[in-house]
Amino acid sequence: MVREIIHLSVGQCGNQIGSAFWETIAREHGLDQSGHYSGIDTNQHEKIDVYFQEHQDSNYTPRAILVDQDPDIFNAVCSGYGQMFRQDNILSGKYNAGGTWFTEWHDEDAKLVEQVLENVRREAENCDCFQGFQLTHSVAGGAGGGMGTILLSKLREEYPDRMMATFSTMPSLKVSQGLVEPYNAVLAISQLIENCDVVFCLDNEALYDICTERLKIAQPAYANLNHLASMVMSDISASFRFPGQRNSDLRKMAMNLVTIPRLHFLSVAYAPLTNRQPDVGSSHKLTASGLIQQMFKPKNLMTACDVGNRHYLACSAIFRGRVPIQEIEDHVRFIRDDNSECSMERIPDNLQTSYCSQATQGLDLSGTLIENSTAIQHVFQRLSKEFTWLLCRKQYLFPYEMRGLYEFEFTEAVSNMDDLVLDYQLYNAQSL
Ligand SMILES: Nc1nc2c(ncn2[C@@H]2O[C@H](COP(=O)(O)OP(=O)(O)OP(=O)(O)O)[C@@H](O)[C@H]2O)c(=O)[nH]1
Ligand SMILES: [Mg+2]
Repeated sequence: MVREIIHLSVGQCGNQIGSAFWETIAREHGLDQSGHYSGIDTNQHEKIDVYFQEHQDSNYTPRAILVDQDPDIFNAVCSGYGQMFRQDNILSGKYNAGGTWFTEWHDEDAKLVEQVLENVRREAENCDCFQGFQLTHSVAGGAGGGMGTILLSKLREEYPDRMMATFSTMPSLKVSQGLVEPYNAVLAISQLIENCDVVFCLDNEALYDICTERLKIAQPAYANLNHLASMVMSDISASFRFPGQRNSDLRKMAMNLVTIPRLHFLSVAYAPLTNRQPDVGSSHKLTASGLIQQMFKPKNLMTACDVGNRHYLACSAIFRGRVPIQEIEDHVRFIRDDNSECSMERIPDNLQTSYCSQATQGLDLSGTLIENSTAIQHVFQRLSKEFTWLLCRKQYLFPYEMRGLYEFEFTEAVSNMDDLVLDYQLYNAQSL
């Protein structure tokens, strides 16, 4: 039976990363820009229904709902591969709220939320047995953070037994200096703690550093950051989209990676790191050991963390392409058993490996590491500091109050997030 996934893109960042993801997976499944399948590979087609709905004559549409208050962003999102999206699943308001935290305070905003839920219900009816939701958004956006988390809590209420996963972009001053971003981020993260099963964190600070330091892009554009995000999203979902994989659905993946329910914030690393247009065959020379070394390099992590005394709660590696499985298993075992000081980055004992023969486009061999480790606390500490600096000065609270959100809710949100940091620190201390 097909276990479908319903995708939601919310806000500018959510839609831009979402569309990079859909373009990547459409190509991998042999779909063209209009959603027509003309492939011959059964592997590509067997589980295509997880993410795409079939219509007549081998035409497919993404099981995706796109929403933003700002209608303008859809011009770009709906060109090229964006033509695949169902037009009636593209929902927008009338204005650019420019960072203002989304609430259902205005009737038209409440209507927009209700419209999304109606479309979700229709998508759910079109599924055999849908397994859950994935949502892309920026926690720092008024729409991505505000509307994104309102939708999460409503969906949790309506579909309590379905999985809830998000790909959540964390803000960085290196990329954007929006004045209220720390407020939005902390308010949203507090909701993600309560209403999500698994959160894949994509930290703009780390994505920016990868672009400038590793890929030598002088001034990275969002498209560069989003390319990296779409690579890991494609790998993570490869287990669900292609036959015969371990972690073959969201629930199994979450069960393996989330051992303590509250500690469900995951970091990811990708190798080989490539620019938007990778040289075809650039990974020809990449050996299994070279790939593993890169995947475990702290600088490949897409969250800006001090990994100094990190402890792993769980860890999973996905290898794609012409994978020399035995060589990889041997190499992982060798490094794990080798306690010498000069060995490369530590590989955790509980690393789980999985293999997908369907390669990423343009690469012979690639891999994504998903780690659940205590190092993620550094992202939350960074945001907590920025948030507290603003709140101590009571800056920019007025627009929130105008929409019914008061200071005590800010204090509650930050203490929820600070408690999460303490949970990670406690785990660290217990593991010493
Ligand atoms: N990686 C990445 N980050 C983005 C992108 N677009 C915006 N951001 C980041 O997201 C945050 C702002 O969120 P947006 O998604 O623009 O906001 P929104 O959800 O549309 O909500 P509004 O604030 O109401 O416009 C900032 O930290 C930006 O740096 C993108 O395409 N990729
Ligand atoms: Mg916006």
